[in-house]
Amino acid sequence: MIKMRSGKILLLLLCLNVVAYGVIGASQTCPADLSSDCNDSGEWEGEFFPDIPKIKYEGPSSKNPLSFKWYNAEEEILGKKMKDWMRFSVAFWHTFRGTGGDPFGAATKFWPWEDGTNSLAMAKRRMRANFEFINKLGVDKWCFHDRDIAPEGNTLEESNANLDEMVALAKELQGSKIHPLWGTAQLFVHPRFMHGAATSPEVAVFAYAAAQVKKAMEVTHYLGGENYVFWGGREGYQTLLNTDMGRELDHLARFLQAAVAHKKKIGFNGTLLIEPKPQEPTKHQYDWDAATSANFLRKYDLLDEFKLNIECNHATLSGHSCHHELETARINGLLGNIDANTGDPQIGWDTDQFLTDIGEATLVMLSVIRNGGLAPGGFNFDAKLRRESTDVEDLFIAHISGMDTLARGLRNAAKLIEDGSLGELVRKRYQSFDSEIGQQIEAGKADFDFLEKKAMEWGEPKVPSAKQELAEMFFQSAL
Ligand SMILES: [Mn+2]
Repeated sequence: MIKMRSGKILLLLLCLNVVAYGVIGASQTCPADLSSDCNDSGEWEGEFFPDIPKIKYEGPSSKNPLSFKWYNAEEEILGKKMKDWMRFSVAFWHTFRGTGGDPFGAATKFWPWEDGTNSLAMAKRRMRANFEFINKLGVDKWCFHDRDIAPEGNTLEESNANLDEMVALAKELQGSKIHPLWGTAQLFVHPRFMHGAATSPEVAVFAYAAAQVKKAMEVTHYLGGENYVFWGGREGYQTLLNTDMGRELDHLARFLQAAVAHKKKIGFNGTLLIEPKPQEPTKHQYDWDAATSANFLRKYDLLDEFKLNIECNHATLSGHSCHHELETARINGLLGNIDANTGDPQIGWDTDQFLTDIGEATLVMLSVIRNGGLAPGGFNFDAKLRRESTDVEDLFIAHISGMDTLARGLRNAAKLIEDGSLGELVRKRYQSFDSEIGQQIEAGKADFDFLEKKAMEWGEPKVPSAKQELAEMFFQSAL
């Protein structure tokens, strides 16, 4: 793969607009007939990661990059094993379909098992690599997009047959302990989805998307998946001048209602999740943020059927912190899953980096603990290596670092909760509402006439300090 032909480079350049969104579709790897370098090469023999041992917990003093320093799966924190708090999952599309391509440059990653084709044989070899990776990392969950695990065929029937073949292999390789945290349908790479999928003005595209979600939901169910995610990559608009927004949102709701009906029809008990994102690739995406998505679900009477998959990088794109989005989802009873990643404060687009900020991880874990955990959701590493990180071992190091950061966040959040100082500060801030009149207000039993009377009786209120710096001091002391 080092000596690339000019034709191959041109093909990669043509695909760059797709590469930018981090999810790799059928058109990005070179077709089997492009050159003699690109051919089916049958089943892979031997290990994909011969130099990588099974990753073990060695504690904070370890200098071994291929070990956990903070994530100790069986250790109990606040009465629950770390692995049950975290429920880590590997994202197939980033880890096994990410090429390192960006809007300005070609692929940089040429994993030794990749032959440059988008054949079924290649898809199978990649799937074997996925499960060796998962087993060596010591997690038991993975997430997938239908078109990323199986090549798209010339017809929907052919695509479904390819997917069935790949799902049969995945089922075999999963064994009894591994299963998908969630599956999803990739409804944004193919040009048919350029105006959207469920919100496309073309009725045939709406039907095609429905057929794809139906199949993806069925295979997720077959593989023992615990959730199913809807990320509306192109469900939005580029300009309102040519868009009937009300009609598109009605269509999206009809699509999701049909998905709920199909879920029940096939006996799939997994949680359905909407993943908010404000923009990119479209100018405006309908699932803008947690509050917008909650309002959409409320309007269309879908609140009981869906939860939210909060992605930290999407949170920052919408002008919020990840903590804000998690809390917004949590207080609405909608926190279902977390796409564990982070953005870059300067780059400003969806960089999908592994989260390594311990302060942010601590805030994330505070929400998770307050939520009583995420199950049946978990933490999906919707994160990719930087374009310049090109060693196979970097895939492991990135995941280990991401897992250790969140594990450290869990330990810190538990420390904060057990110490109690921060909780006490918050309790004190609201204690006037614990009074008899405060309780009357909270119970909805205080009208304006009554409140006016109290205001005159009490006179000018004494307003206490917010103690923000003290709150920050408590927080910092737990890191
Ligand atoms: Mn992202």
